[in-house]
Amino acid sequence: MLIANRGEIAVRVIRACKELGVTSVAVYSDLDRDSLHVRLADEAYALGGTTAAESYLNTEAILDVIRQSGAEAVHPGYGFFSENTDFARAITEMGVTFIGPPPEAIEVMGDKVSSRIAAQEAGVQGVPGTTEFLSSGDEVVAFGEEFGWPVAIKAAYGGGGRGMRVVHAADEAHAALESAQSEALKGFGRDECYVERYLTWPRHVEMQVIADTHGNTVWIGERDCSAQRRHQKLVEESPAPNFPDEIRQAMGQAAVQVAEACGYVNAGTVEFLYQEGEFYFLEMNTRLQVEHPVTEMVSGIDLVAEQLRVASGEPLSFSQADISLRGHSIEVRVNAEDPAEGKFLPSPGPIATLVPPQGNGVRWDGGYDSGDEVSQYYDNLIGKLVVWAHDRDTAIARMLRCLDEFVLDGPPTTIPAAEAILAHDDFKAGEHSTKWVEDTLDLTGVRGTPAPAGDDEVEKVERSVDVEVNGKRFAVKLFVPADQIAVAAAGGGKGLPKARKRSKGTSGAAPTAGSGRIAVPMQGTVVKVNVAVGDEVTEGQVLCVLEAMKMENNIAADKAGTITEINVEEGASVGSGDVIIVIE
Ligand code: MV4
Repeated sequence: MLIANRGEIAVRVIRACKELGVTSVAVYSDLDRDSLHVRLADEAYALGGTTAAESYLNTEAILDVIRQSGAEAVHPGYGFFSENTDFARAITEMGVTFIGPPPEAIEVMGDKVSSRIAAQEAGVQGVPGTTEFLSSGDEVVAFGEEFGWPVAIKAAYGGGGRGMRVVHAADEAHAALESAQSEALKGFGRDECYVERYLTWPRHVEMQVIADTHGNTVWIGERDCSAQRRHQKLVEESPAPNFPDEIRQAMGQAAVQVAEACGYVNAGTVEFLYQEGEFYFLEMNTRLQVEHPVTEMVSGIDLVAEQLRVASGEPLSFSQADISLRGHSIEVRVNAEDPAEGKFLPSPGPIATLVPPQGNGVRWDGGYDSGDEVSQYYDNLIGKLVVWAHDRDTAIARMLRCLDEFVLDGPPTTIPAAEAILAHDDFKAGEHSTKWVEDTLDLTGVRGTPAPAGDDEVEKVERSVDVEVNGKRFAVKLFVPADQIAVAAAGGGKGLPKARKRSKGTSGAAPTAGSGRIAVPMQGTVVKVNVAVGDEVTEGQVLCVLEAMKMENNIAADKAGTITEINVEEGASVGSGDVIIVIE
């Protein structure tokens, strides 16, 4: 099977192939020659090119690889060719199986108006509105007067919220329609618009379905994807919180009806808006979605394996009655984006170290390892962190634990934004709507850059110290960061510490051992000065005591001689490298 994709979803599908004994064929752009999906696949072929258009969207190059490799099926993942009927038809004509729905189903669901009509014919309501195209602002006014304000003007052939205008009162209607039409024309080449009631605090709840070619269509539970920003989902979960089971059953039934009405086969997702106990059809996504793992975690079903089964003509391996949904699953998308101050700026770059969290109920679907690079040319999703637990509170606590454990030395990521979301009382209460992240969540002070791991990388050096505790003497071993004992070592005469692994800026060169210029090894407070100017001292004699890191540290003479200078008094705070005493 050829995987016409890259990153984490290609890795996900390649892993399923391995488990099923199917030979996997990866394709790659010039930038992805050494990427994780290429390393994991059984075979890999170059597409050439750098940008998506030159590589993963290059139909001819992919058709060539299909011929060369002898691939019998193509999994498109999401994005790229996943909803492209020309591509699906082209490979089908070659006798190659497209792992996805029939092109006719993709087409019906491809625009908002035909999908809305299809849903309506299947007995599933969208948000109350019109299916006729608007010809003037007066029709918007009439609709608002009849059904109430606000209303939404939507571009029939739009997507992702583009071409949508919210109208709060009659006097805004004409300008809003013109602006929606012009944005739609620019973005999609067509300006047809229609009007709906605007829901002011809906939740985005979507239903997973899968169908085989034997007439079986089942639903596998919902996902709540309300935590999103500018139509980019940040956190997804299953089941939806505060979602009564009778609504779930009705929504599942509605999703199956929509899928059956368009002759659907394979995995798909029916999206709904949910507000005040009512749900409304929004659209259908005719592909495997990014957030499919939360459904897998609560159902125990391998959606990719089932996609391959039904694409090869076999029946689903389970019936609706076999499906039981257990526990709670949450997914966090880890993107190379800097969420600082709520801006979510793309931040591609090399990943020095990536160590995902581990432990009970934890799954990491990644597209990169340590040493890989996130390119500016493709989606910047690094991977998806998914947890499962018996209940939602435990799943939230587990996800917060995992986010805290995540080691990522590389570009800034969305992890701190996810932490802010999961730790928020509104999220914990499950009361967040699709507008909550943008309107309510405060990301002030959130930084995409994790604390530099550098501090942990300073090599530790073993030192032996004698201490007295309540009068009893103990010989204690200390494992001290090498850079903090430079001068103590000189004073103690036990040899110089090894160099640090990572060089850090220092404020001037430290005095050399035996120079008689006594510098403090670390920031602290001088609690005792044992000597005065003019005193004769011997090498190793304790000159003063520095309190630092909650410990008293003796500062010793590094040579015998006479004290000529004392630059501190008791109680003074000193910084690392400060020369406090001079011996001549
Ligand atoms: C709406 C809506 C409220 N009322 N329609 C945005 C993109 C799209 N495909 C549909 N969208 C919406 N349609 C009515 N009548 C609110 C949204 C919406 C939204 C929907 C799903 C997920 C996230 C969203 C974020 C903002 C607005």
